[in-house]
This record gives sequence, C-alpha cells and structure tokens, in this order.
Amino acid sequence: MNFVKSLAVGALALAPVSAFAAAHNSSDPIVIPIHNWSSQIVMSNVVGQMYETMGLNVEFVTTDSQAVYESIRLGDVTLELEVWEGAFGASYRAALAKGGMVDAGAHNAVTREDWWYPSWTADACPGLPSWEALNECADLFKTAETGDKGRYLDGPVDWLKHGKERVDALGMNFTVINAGSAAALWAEIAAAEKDKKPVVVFNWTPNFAEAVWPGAFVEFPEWEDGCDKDPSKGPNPDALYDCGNPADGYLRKVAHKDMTSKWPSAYCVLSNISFNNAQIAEMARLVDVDELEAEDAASEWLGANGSVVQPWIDACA
Ligand code: TMO
Repeated sequence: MNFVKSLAVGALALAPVSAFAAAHNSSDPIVIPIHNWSSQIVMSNVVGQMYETMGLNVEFVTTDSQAVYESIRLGDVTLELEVWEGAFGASYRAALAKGGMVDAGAHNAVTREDWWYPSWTADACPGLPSWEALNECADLFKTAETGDKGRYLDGPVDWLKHGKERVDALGMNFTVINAGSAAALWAEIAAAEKDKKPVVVFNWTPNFAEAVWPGAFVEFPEWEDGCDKDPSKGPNPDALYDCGNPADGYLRKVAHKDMTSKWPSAYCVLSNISFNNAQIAEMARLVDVDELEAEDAASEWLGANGSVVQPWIDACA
C-alpha cells in the first residue's frame, strides 16, 4: 500500500534559487520513492529538500524496492537514488532493457551486501571469513527455531537476497529466516552483543553499523556475472545463486526518461549527485543511532554538508 506525504522544508543552509522554477521546470511534483532502509530514506529527503530550495515541487511515495523500477519506467515514480547492485541489479537491468528509464550515473560509493558477522563471532569460529568455515561452525548458530541447523537472519523479503537458494546451492547447514525490517537486524546484533553470542546476519556497507559493531562479511565464492541466471556460473554447475554478492558493487541513480525534459534542472542536479561511503553512512547514523526522523536527519545532514551539494546545484543554474 502506498501513501503520499508532502515535504515540509527544514531549516536549510542552502540558499533558495527560485530561478530554477521560473525557467523550464514543470510545477508537477517530482515523485521520489521511499523504501525500508535508513540511508535511502534520508538521502531521498536530502535530495527532496535540495529540489525544494530550487523552487521545485516534491512528493514522496512509499514503494516496494523491487517494483519501483517498473514504476519509474512507466513514469509513476520519477527517480531512484539508491540502486544497489547486489539487491536491485537484476530488477534495474530488466526495467532498463524494456525502455522508459535513463541511467543518471553512479555515486562515488562502493557497496557490498552480504552475510556478515560481528567480530566476537570470529572468536568462536576462527576459520571465518570463509563460508566453508562458517558452515563447519553451523552448530554455534543453532536456535530452538532452527533445530539442528544454524540460524541466518536475512534481510526483509523484498530485498530478494536469495539466502535460501544460496544455502541450497552450496549445501549449507543453515536455515534462512527473513527479518521483518532493517531494525530487526540491528536488534539481533545488539542482543547477541551482551553475552557475545555468535550470530550471522545480512548487512551492507555503507551503513551506520560498521562504526558501531566491528565485523566482517562472509567470503562466499566470488560473484560472477550471470550467477543469478546461468547455473554454470559459480561452483555448483546445477544451481543459481551459488556466489556471493559483488564485493565492490555500484550504487547508481536512475530516472524516468521524461525527467530530462520535464524537470531539466532537477535532472541535471540528479546526474551531478555523487555521495561517498562516509556521507551515506552518516545519513543512516542520524536515524539509526541519533534516532532523528528522516526529514530532520536530512535537514541536519544538509546543514553540515551544504558545501558538498551546492556546487551540484550551481552547475545546473
Ligand atoms: C538494499 N540494502 C542496502 C538494504 O541492502
């Protein structure tokens, strides 16, 4: 179910530039999708507030993080700011091939999304980070819920991490449980921290978590293009998803094709935007550690980083 809320402009450090609205940009709202992890929500608010300082109208819509690519292609949603290669590469490539989307370039950030453990887990399972070593330690991760298998807490289902397929493809002694929300992943780590219980959960970078809990990604067979489409890729010749996610994945921006003519200034700014790992981790931290509302986190982030974003706007004037 979708809901739409209009954006209230926070106290921005950016100078309003109403010339943008007067120029060639439509007064229709630019529709920005909101998903279910903090950096994406804050970044969407950051860019929405940037657009508002340019005199443009913005609307947020909460959408599924896979179906959004079809919505952008059709023009129901205007853009997406966080196309993570590991989680969304397949949906993104499929929609791009059908037509209707324009690639607005990549962020500076390098991303990784995969099975991850906090450092105390390696004390109990010293062969880590190898996936074979993890599998030999599966007993350490047994719970009442998973019986004689180890528990792996995967992300919410819409991130399509294919954890179950990977466990089957590699013959692992783990049961995959999907978290209901990103917050459930952080709760699992925080609960395990008290008595240094070994846990393995889905995690990613850039994220706030790396500054809070030192840890590492499990090293699976290296990602090969086509591992999700061609059984011959990866070590199991008969299975898909027998590879890790890309260890140096992209983070891209994409827009509906008509954004370039309907809101040329906004598209210009979108194509200039390039956040790095530290900036994205900080966006998430403001919500997940400082517990700000996303809109306030975005205002605070912009207040501290006006000099980062102002050149991207000025270059489009
Ligand atoms: C898409 N995500 C960053 C949650 O892995």
